[in-house]
Amino acid sequence: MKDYEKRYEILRKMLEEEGIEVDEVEKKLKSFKVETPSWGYGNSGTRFYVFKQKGAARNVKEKLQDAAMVHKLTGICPTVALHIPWDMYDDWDELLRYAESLGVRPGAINPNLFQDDDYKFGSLTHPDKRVREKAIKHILDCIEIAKKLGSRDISLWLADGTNHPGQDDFRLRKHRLEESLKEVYSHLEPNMRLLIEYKFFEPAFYHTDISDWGTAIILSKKLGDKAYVLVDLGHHPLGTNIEQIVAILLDEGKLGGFHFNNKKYADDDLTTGSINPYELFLIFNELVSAEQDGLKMDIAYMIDESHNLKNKIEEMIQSVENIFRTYAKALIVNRKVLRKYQEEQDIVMAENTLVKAFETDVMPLIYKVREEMGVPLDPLKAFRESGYMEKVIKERG
Ligand code: AOS
Ligand code: ZN
Ligand code: ZN
Repeated sequence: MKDYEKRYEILRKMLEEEGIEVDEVEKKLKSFKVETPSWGYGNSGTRFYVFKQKGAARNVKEKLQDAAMVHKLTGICPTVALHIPWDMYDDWDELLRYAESLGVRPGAINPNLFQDDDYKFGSLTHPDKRVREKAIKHILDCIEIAKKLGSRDISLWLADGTNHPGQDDFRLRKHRLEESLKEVYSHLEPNMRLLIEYKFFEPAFYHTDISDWGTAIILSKKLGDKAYVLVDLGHHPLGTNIEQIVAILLDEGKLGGFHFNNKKYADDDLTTGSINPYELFLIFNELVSAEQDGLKMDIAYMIDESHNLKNKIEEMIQSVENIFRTYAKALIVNRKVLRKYQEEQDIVMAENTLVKAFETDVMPLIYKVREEMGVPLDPLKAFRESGYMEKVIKERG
């Protein structure tokens, strides 16, 4: 790594010969940001057991500390998604100042519409108007919190669904959902956005009310231009072509954000890029392609993972690294050449153009960018050498 300069010069020359503007690529890398989730820093588990970790953050302030450490080491994670009520706090002004003193800011606000007996049969779709009103009220409270914290996005994920055929009426639930969301939407500030997350199953096992991107885009189109779709990579049936969904949402101007993670089976929330790195590359390829074609886009990149086996901070750094590296690979796709091959129907060479970028070792570019950003070349190593974990284990027990 120390003598990466030589490797950098070789890579730079190679890319320039291909007509890639390396300065432009580096500029893009420097402005890339990905949000980390507060819930990734605290103890969590599966429905089977929670394996507690020494030193795991116990409250919102400690979660912000850990997120700030990730940002300090990577330079690209300045915001932290908060979850209400898990991150409830009695003085938001104070919390905002605290976050800023650590060098981070609150990001998307995530309402919780699932951990309450009232939501057994749904929240925004519940047959009982009283429950729907309670759910709406909770989101409105979240909007107020977002205003106080200067957060722009409300990330909405619903656990609503049914477990049994006949349990409720699909269309009635759809109507209730639309009515509830309209009410929520009318309370958004002009600069705010509602990000609608879909998921095809779980915790409901027969049907989910916002099961796919089709449902999410219909809702967001009906609501208006402050509503967008949020794509969580773990929320699709196996084999789904996620990059195509991304392309269509981009083309419709309705892609609002991502929840990055990776899956082997279902919503596993595994380390981003750990199971299917090529899929992640193809997703970034669509994003970069749309941007280079001048599409209007404003996308909140967020990680949605909480790990029980790996050290939480290390795993977050690992995910951030995988995302950043994959983005860099998508930035060096030779798009002129790709377009030419597409026009000539030269399928083999078109595909190889993507594979070539995917297989390029872009680390020298990343080292260069990190050096210029003043962050460690190897954030994970820097974390292990920092003594941070030892310190927080002492403090937090
Ligand atoms: C649930 O499966 C969704 O991915 C949510 O986005 C997320 O995990 C949750 O909001 C965090 O509590
Ligand atoms: Zn998610
Ligand atoms: Zn999920």
